[in-house]
Amino acid sequence: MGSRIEEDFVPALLVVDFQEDFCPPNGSLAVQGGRDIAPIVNALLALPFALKVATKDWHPRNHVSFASNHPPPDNVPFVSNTTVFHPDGSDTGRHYTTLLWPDHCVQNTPGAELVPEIDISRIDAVIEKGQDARVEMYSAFTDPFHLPPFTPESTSVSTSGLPKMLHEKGITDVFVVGLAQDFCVRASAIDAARFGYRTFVVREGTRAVVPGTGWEKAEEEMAVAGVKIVGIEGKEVER
Ligand code: VGL
Ligand code: ZN
Repeated sequence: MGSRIEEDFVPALLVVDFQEDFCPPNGSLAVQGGRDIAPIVNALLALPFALKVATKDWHPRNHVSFASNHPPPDNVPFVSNTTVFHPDGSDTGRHYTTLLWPDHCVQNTPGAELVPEIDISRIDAVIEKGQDARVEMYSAFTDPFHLPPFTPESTSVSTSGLPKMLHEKGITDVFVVGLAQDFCVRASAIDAARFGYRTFVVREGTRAVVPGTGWEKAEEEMAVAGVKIVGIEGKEVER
């Protein structure tokens, strides 16, 4: 018998970017089958998690990840990459390349709304991320430069309020679902594990932008980071 005492298990549910633009039929960056996760998300929302947080990708129109903000020919959505340099400009050695997308989840547009299928009454907090036009922010915790220092106390626009929220609630375990498995779910789950949480991705509660190879590569990367991939029954999935 496992003798896990209650204080050792304070679970949070993180519903990542379950927004119109990531869902068929009209989303500008629709993930195949994206809307189909709704029953799983709602079943989880009905459980007694200590904290239930939804995130929203929430970009200004001039966001660096929009292909439309880059000159041709290297501005093909889903194909072209752009190099993002550290915004302080002082150390050009710090940079990363990131894929370009169709315009999506523009602040205060219908595409940025959470889908109506989600049982919003059970969500304790909504976190808006990707608001800094200069950097990509797949993770619900922090941007890729970890601006500012990667701590729960950070308050910069690029670092979300999520680390602080989890810390204050005494969360021990983070369960992640939402869209997309190979981008924001992956990055958020890996960061949750980095922050020291036992982290689980519920397989049926997510879908990938690139269903075959993207999905598998993301599972691999998450597993390496210590994230457990579980089925809705709670059993770890054989990989
Ligand atoms: C996402 C691509 C661009 C995601 C966000 O939520 O997975 N993907 N922005
Ligand atoms: Zn985005």
